[in-house]
Amino acid sequence: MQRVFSGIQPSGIPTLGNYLGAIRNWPPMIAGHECIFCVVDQHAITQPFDPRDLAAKTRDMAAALIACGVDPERCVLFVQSHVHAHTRLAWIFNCVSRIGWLNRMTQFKDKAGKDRENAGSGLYVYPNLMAADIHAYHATLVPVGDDQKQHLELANDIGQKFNHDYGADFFPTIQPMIQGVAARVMSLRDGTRKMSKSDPSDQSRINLTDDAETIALKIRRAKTDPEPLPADPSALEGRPEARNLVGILAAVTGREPADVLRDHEGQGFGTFKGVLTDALVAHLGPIQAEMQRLLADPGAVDAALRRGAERAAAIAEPIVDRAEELIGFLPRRK
Ligand code: AQP
Repeated sequence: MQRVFSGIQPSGIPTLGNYLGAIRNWPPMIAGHECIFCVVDQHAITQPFDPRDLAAKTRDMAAALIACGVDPERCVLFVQSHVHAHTRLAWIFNCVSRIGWLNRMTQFKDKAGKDRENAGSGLYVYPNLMAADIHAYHATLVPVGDDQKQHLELANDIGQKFNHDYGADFFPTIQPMIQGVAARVMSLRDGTRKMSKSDPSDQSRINLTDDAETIALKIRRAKTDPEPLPADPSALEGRPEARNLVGILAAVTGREPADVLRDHEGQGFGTFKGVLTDALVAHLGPIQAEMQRLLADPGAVDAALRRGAERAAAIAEPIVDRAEELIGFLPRRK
């Protein structure tokens, strides 16, 4: 059985982008794979954050995942900082990975912005920690959004260089699983930027916890263009905002963009936005209700995460012990 690993940062409420690009692909994998899912709080501190609410955001993210069908009894669900194997291996990877490789990472450039000299060094080596998250479990399948493809290629480069440098066929090749329509959901305010939890504008995203009224308002205000909807998806080329909204409707209704366009060909965005709002409200309503139910008992969520961390450590610790042994560290235990 192949081992799957994926993580999500508790850097805010999960967005529709996180959900369509990643989270909703996780539950269907549980049946056929050994799944390890992680709330990556150590990644979340690579960007500005508030220590007063990090713990609550971590728990909220876990509750959101469980509400989306990530059942902690059927997979390993835990918090990254609770399993020390991640940072032990990340340090080794900081030494294996090349500065030239990190310099090519577009996410660092996007997130550091213009003031690169002032960015935290954790943000720069973030992809090394991400490689460690996956390789600490010898995971081979990683369901992520399209935006993370470059980081996975780097994780493979790091694994291969480690194998080469230390003469062992130790870290397996990772395959990204980037799924279908809406693998990259774009901002509602700018169709060329990805929808992000940490975008300063709340209007740029749909949060999984947004109520019907908020969703309606955000969709009504979403940027569009004056042209009617075409019949053919290829005609959406050069119309990033239109393409994004069509992709979202297709994803939440389980159809292809071509089918969505068949229903809405020739329409302006007024009618289309009403249909999209109804589809989003119908899709997210049950998830929100389940999240509220779970968060009414925070102790139970925390206990599930602690059990998950014990199971995760039982897999990762021996793998990282062996990596340290290959490097030549004096073994910690016999
Ligand atoms: N807009 C998106 N479209 C499709 N997939 C997306 N993902 C994120 N945004 C989109 C996928 O969500 C998973 C978890 O992402 P993350 O929390 O680890 O960090 P991120 O990719 O940096 O996501 P955000 O929401 O933009 O977070 P912030 O704002 O904190 O940086 C990943 O699988 C990602 O592909």
